[in-house]
Amino acid sequence: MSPLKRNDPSFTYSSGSEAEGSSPSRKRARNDVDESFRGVQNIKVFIVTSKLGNDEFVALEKLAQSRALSTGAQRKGLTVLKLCNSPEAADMIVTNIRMRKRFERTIDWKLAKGKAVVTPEWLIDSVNLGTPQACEAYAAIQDLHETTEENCPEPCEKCENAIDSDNEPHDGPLSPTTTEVDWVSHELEAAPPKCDISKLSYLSNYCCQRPSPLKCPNQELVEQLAVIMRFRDLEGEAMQMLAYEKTIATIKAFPKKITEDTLEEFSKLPYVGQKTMTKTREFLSLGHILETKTILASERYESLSLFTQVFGIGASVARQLYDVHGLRTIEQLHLFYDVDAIVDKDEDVADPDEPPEFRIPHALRLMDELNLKIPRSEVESIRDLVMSELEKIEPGYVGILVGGYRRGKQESNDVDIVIGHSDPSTAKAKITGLSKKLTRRLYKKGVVTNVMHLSSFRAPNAMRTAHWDSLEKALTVFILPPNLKNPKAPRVHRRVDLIFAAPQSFWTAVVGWSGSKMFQRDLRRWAKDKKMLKFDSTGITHRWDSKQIVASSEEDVFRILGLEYVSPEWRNADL
Ligand code: 8GT
Ligand code: MN
Repeated sequence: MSPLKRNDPSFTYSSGSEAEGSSPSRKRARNDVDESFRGVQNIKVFIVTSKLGNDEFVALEKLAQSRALSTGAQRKGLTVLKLCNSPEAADMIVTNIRMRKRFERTIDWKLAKGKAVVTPEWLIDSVNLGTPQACEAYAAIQDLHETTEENCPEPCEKCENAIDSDNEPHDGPLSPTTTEVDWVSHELEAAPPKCDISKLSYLSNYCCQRPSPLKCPNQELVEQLAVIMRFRDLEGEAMQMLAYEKTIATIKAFPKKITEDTLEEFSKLPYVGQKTMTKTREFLSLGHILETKTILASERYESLSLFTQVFGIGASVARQLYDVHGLRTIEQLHLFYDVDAIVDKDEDVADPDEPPEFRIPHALRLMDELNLKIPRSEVESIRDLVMSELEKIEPGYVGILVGGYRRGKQESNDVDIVIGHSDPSTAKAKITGLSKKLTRRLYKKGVVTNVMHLSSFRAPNAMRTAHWDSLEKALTVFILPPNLKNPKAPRVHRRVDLIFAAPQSFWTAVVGWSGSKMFQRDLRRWAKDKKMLKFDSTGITHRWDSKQIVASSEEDVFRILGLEYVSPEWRNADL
């Protein structure tokens, strides 16, 4: 028995996968005591997901969460049980697996020998009985029986009834805010795991439960409907636009070609109403939708969509330029914004340390370049360059390409990279302020030419300006240095978004920024409607107390939300 536990008066639970509540450093001794709460003992528990149904897993986690942190506990001198995200950091491993072979596939055997490996009943009984139970009767794997007993937290005499009841007043958080997140480097390097699409359903009301491929069997219909959607957006009709976005998302996941034979089934899908049916019938008989044809032929649509291709010009500005100023062409916009004079003047007075703000005149001058699609190989070169500069600032930074690239697009409109740091104990400090440091550095190298400040920049799609999350970001204009192997190859300005995430936000940032937009929208909706949780790229939090639940991988984000995992190539719920 561990001598440490003898000093430990009692026992309570806290949720392990949460932002608050775990100790800052993995190096700390097992069962160590938080400085600020002498007399309170931490026991870290890792729950193995294999062989546990999702509901069982959530129930075990909930059970733990119901014993939320409480300073009532401190008064009683309780031990705090913490669910943690990695078996290495755990004192106890809870598993439903009984066979050694299967268990060894999940947890390293040597590691397991240093822990108490118990069945879920240990967790349930310990909570119900108000004290950590002796492990003897709960050893999960026969060959680990002895070591489990040796490593078991000892129940102490004084800790009877020590687990607070739910009625205990919670007068403040018990633990420090630093989070220990498991950084599994292979997760960063390897391709994301594949999902089992037979577990998803195209009938669901939520995109995040449907398998949505990059291109669907009804792609032409989707593209025709997307013209109407875009036109509604340009006219400022947000609700109508959303209605089309939802219908398009449904069609993206419908795996059958829509024909007279499948029309009946199609009509029953979510967000397919009378209007969609009329338009679909038109499409089936004519090969196009009548309204789409009319929109495409209109000068208003042509000008408004052209204007909104300029970064910084949103739909409402485009309408003003068209309606109030009578502008119709890009040449007229150049004159209106006095592009040459303004850009030249800006270049003359540019600060050598600070990348200049990217404003509409700059965007107009670079419009043709920025509208060129970016092939995957260039997306990767941009990532490599960013990572090598980060390495020079300090080793240990990690980066994942997200956005359309991660969903498998062959050509992207921009590059999105989520950046973190691999040392969980210092990552937060290393990420804070990095946006400025890195963009300045890249600017001095001539790689970043401009930045967009969220507060003042009005981007073409309203998403860029809406604050979807509170992550630190650098929205940049980027140009790769000349290619030494091919110095004559044209260099093209690209839009590159760098998103900086501390460990507790890293995987939600990856999922959020991988999109697609509608997929992410429905993750938020699902979390809110079904799980009383709030999801965004910053993290997953309880709606009732804003406590964060930290994900330790992309799959973990889905597990926490009670969803089947969907791999990125099936998250293409948008056009
Ligand atoms: P593309 O760049 O090839 O056009 O395609 P994309 O990579 O899917 O679109 P994106 O406009 O670059 O956005 C990437 C994803 O980031 C979006 O799908 C969206 O789900 C997510 N996202 C956030 N926060 C924000 C934000 O503040 N602005 C934008 N634009 N997207 C955000 O999580
Ligand atoms: Mn993108």
